[in-house]
Amino acid sequence: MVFPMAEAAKVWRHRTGEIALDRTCVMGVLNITPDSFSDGGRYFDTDIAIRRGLEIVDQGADVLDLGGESTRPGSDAVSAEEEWRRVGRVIETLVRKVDVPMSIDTMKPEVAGKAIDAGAVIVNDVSGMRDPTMVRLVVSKGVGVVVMHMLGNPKTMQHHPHYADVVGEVKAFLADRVRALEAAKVPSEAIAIDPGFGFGKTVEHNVALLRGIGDLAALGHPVVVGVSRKSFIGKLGAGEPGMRLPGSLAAGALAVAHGAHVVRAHDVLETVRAMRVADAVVARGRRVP
Ligand code: HH2
Repeated sequence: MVFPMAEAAKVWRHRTGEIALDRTCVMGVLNITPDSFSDGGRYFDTDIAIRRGLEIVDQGADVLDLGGESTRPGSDAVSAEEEWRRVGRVIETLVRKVDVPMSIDTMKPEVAGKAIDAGAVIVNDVSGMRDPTMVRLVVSKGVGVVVMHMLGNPKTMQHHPHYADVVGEVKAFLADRVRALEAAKVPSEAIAIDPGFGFGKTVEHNVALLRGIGDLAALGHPVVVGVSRKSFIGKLGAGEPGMRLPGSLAAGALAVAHGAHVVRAHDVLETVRAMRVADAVVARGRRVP
């Protein structure tokens, strides 16, 4: 497939404003789940989750990404009611206390709709917005979106993933989803793309995608990377999720060097500091502090 070379993304639009991409945007992860792969159960209590959200913002997150369902390999789906029960009060409370944009990490239009009504301005859908109801929702609400590539579903995605050309196939998928969203009238500047590290990928696939970020950025949309604490970082030498911070920072900085704009991270303070160093090197018209 031939892709026209687009102009580099400069902003990411969402429901109430836009995020300038002249420096790396750090998306802080807040998982309100009992079973997330690296922090499951830590912020499952509503009040603890709210405190953690405030802390992440204090640490310099540019976006707060809230999720109520784990999508780790092998995970079981939860109902929309349960997912909303986990995230609802946290979003409703944080929206009154913080002034960074909030994104809702969900594959379910029901949950996304309620989260938007409560104040979320971005929908982060790891299933790549393949559900037409989700597309109609994001169009009608005028939110920003993250479309991510995943092979199959969380239950099965790590069962012998195979690609002839992982970068080419992921890029073709993302380009196709972007075209579908634009055809449905999602503004081009509202669409961020994400290759989905660890979602149906071996270590070699993840490394190839890191090297290929420039190819994805050539589509002209903000590129989001979620490398934080992922198992490929562990397999490359850093062990259990709690030991993966240095590897996560290295992968995040390299992704930025290859053209990524948004880094999704659990360890926000450390990631912000590391990205300021990456930004100073990768000036690319960016504002360097
Ligand atoms: N990774 C996870 C969840 N959401 N969203 C985007 N856009 N990109 C990612 O790489 C991504 C994501 C998985 O990480 P985490 O939320 O920490 O784990 P879990 O799914 O187990 O809650």
